[in-house]
Amino acid sequence: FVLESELRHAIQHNQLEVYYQPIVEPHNGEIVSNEALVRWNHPVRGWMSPIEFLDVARNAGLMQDLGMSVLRRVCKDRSEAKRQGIVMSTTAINLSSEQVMDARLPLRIQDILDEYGLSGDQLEFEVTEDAIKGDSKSLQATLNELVNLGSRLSIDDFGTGYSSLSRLKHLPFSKLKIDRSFIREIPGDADDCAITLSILGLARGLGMRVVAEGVETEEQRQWLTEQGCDLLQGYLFSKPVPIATLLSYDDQLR
Ligand code: G
Ligand code: G
Ligand code: MN
Ligand code: NA
Repeated sequence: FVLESELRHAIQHNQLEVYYQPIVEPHNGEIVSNEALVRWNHPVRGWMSPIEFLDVARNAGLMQDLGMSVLRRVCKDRSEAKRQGIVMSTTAINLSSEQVMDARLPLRIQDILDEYGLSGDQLEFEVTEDAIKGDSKSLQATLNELVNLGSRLSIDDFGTGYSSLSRLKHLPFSKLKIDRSFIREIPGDADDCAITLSILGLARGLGMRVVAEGVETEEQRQWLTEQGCDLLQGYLFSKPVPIATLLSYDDQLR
């Protein structure tokens, strides 16, 4: 209960921070985008991982407020980078199922973008496979409105959930992110290689790009590159880093 009220306070006072993890081009390691990952520097407990506080937020009905707070932080970071003349790569923000179930989400996002003078094409949104399960016209409309803001959408943790493939083709996703559990044992595990190849084939058939998550070794990078995986993310390239570090990476690209 104490943690819950502290979290509510942190959200209200914009004390949640965001780390950014680069997403790179397989052939040359160039950064093409980054993923925003929320962090909480708790006054007593120190840096907390989302695994430790997303459940608290969920049980307290705080997921929407937390999501908006992350979006604000990302917009603030981007507008400061812009002021410094740094072109920041596109940022992918994770949306919770609570957020995508809210039909007002696109309007809320538009309001915050307007407030910071940013456009939707500077952002992407990641939605987990589980958040889009079940059939809902309203979910489809919400996702379409996000695309109309100019933002691309990715399916996160793909392969771990239960989204029906027939539904996938009706939803406006442009990327699939292969869950890192399938990447971990590549290229040694024949089953994981087969699963990854079938996801690559599926995505190609649907005209979607594929991101492999959790790439930690040169062997994984090489195999995924040879199989035509479009983008890579993982500790091999960089762990999630504070904004200043990300900007120093991005600045080198100019
Ligand atoms: O580094 P990592 O510990 O950041 O993230 C752990 C989990 O928390 C991941 O599943 C990630 O998708 C999720 N997560 C991180 N940041 C956010 C966020 O801003 N919103 C939501 N809904 N989930 C997030
Ligand atoms: O569920 P989502 O894909 O949004 O989660 C991102 C999570 O994956 C974050 O907790 C991030 O810190 C973690 N992560 C990113 N790269 C790697 C990696 O190479 N190895 C492992 N084990 N975790 C990673
Ligand atoms: Mn993600
Ligand atoms: Na993921």
